[in-house]
Amino acid sequence: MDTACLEHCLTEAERNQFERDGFVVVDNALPASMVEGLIEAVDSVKPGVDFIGKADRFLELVDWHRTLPKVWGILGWNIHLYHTHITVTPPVPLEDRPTKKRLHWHQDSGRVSLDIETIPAPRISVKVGYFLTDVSEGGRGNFSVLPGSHLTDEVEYPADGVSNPPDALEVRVPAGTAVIFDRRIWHAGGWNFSDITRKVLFVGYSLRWFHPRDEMSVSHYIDRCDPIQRQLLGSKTGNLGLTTPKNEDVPLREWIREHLGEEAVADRSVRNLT
Ligand SMILES: O=C(O)CCC(=O)C(=O)O
Repeated sequence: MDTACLEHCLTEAERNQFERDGFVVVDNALPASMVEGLIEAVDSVKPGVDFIGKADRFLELVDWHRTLPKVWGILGWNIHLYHTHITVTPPVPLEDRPTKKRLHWHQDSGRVSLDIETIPAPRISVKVGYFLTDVSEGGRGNFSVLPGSHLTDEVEYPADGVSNPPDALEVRVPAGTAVIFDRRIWHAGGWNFSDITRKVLFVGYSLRWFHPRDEMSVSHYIDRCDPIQRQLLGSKTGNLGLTTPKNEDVPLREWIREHLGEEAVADRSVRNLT
């Protein structure tokens, strides 16, 4: 794996922000040339889920050096991809605009929060959203969040039945920015009232014992992947992630240990993290 990762580890400020707000913005996550290539790839496939195996250009997102270190800083080393999706949001036709009101607020893997008895339910996964088009102004279909809502597991909606919660925040960022968000944060894609089609790639990582939501159609990549990419794409020698895995199942653990030391791979209970 690219040692450039070491320059992009989660900072204390980012950790505090993520814990408090449920998301963190990563400026300049992708260089302009990569954004261009990814747009070409997006335009060559059908938008939807499980995109990672659909074009070679997508493979480098799996262990992208500007975001993966932040993901492992949040979830630890026992991770894999569980869900990817391309979202293309064309402009809403003028005549439909008056009907577009409250957004589709939701948590990811919402069943987890409904099935598990603690409040808040556990994090278990995060998603990285890569914005390929400019969403630095509002009304462009912006990814929207209710900051801090990952800690409450519920949302209070205005009584009028149509408006959004008053603390709803549109994430306004230029192309090439990424956002990393906790699956529990209430979020939604906005209405696109601009004339720019919005294009976003969402890459979801979860703990390895969480069942992937996608088919994970990536077997054609495996021979050319390095061991960490294989871990992230779900390769296993039998260990399903529920017990302490062997080194060959989690090369990411050894890589982090070698480059960042024993403390960086300590279990959450030992690190005493929230
Ligand atoms: O399209 C968006 O900005 C929202 C994405 C979303 O709802 C999701 O990833 O679950």
